Amino acid sequence: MAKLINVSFRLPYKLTVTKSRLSVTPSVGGLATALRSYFELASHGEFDSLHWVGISDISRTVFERASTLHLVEKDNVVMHPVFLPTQAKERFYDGFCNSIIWPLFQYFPSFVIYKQEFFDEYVRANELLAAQIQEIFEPGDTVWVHDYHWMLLPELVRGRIESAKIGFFLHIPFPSFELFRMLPKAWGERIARGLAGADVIGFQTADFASYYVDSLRRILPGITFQDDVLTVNGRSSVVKEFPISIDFEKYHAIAASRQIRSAVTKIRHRLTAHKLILSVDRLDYTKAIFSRLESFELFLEKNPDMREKVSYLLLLVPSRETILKYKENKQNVDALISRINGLYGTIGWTPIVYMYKSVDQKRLVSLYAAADIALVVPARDGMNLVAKEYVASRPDGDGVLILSDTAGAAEELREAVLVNSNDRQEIADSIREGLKMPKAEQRRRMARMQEHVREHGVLAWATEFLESVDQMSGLIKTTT
Ligand code: GDG
Repeated sequence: MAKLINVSFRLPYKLTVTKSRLSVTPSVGGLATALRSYFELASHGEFDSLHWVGISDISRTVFERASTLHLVEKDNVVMHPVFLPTQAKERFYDGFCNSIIWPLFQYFPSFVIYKQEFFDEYVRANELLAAQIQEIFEPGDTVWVHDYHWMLLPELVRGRIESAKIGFFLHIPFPSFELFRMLPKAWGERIARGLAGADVIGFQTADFASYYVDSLRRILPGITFQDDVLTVNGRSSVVKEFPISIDFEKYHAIAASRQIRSAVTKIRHRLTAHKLILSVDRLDYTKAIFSRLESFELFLEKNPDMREKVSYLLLLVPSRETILKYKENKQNVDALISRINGLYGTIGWTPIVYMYKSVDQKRLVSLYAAADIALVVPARDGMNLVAKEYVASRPDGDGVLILSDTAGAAEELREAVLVNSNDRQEIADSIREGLKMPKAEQRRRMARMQEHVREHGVLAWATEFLESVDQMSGLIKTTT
């Protein structure tokens, strides 16, 4: 009975307790969305069951009051919540993960807060998870570790279970060595070696994979790398790109349904302006919302003929609100929206329609399907699934995607209007270009992008990754 043991910071379902009853609801986010689609489509692939290890949203005491079991099962996913005391969670998650790795790996080095206690807690949390995985692991199981929260885990699990099949996938960028070397040496070494414990180390793009190999080469002597195979101290791993994707058919079908088509008509009716620009992001400084708003302001300033003819719908999902840089970012974004609306708004027209909340998936698809332009211009992004979801949600074949060339998705969606997220003039010009783009040109570009996302969906992503782990671990066993 082989299990797939997935490991990520969050469990795929949110645990809450109300009136001593445990309730379990799907969580929003790139990874949970992608993997749930994989398991729906593949009906568990090669595995007999899917287990998931992640940090619990609620404390051990609250959980144990509501449940007599140590695990929770929902939709055939067996979840193993791991409990971290509040201070440990703050130092590990808000601290090391989101105030060191997140800003550094996405080229915001001045936002990093270097604290030894953050790293110490990161090591402890990774060790705790390694122990939890060992408890549930049985021979033949595969461990798939996700993201920057658990970069020490592959080596730690390997140390406990030599023969385990281990895959690691990094959802965010891996930076060039110039950035990576800013980490204190001992931390950088631990992370670089930690990842190398996996049979397969996957990145969103070939560049990120090469930056990792380059960093490792400069840190550890005697490594070799050829044809995607890295060898460290006689142990080999595959290092390559596995660009994550979405369930194309699902978005396409929802967007084509009668319910969504009538929702689109209503949205268009409600907006007095003729054209709709849409952005959907977690409110995160890496998504460059502030400079995007400045670009929109520049567009309004330079194009008086377009005022009252276009609305910008900005859907921002609350994120990491306890971290200072996120609070500051929100204040700045709120202030700029109100300044632009105050300056350009009229009785019948609000230039920026601002929503600070999460909406359900059907609502989200209706927004994608209604938008003339999707403005997806993060400063950095490992991939950016919103760009792919917009493409999938256009059964009519219309719509213009404006995309940063620094998002991983830009490597694949070459027919988007590609821009530099720091170039406000270029973004303002591309908004105008997008609004004026002839339908035939929109459809030509959209058809190419749809073909790509349809052929490279989330099922193919997960299948290729897991097959690669299987092959690599088989190879190691037969060569030793
Ligand atoms: C990380 C990397 C990488 C957003 N608002 C709502 C909503 N969402 C969903 C979107 C999309 C997901 O959240 C966001 O995914 P992104 O890829 O855009 O960004 P991150 O959260 O930063 O994800 C990123 C990703 O991991 C996967 O590897 O692409 O680069 O940073 O799926 O649809 N979903 C619903 N309501 C909302 O209001 N239902």
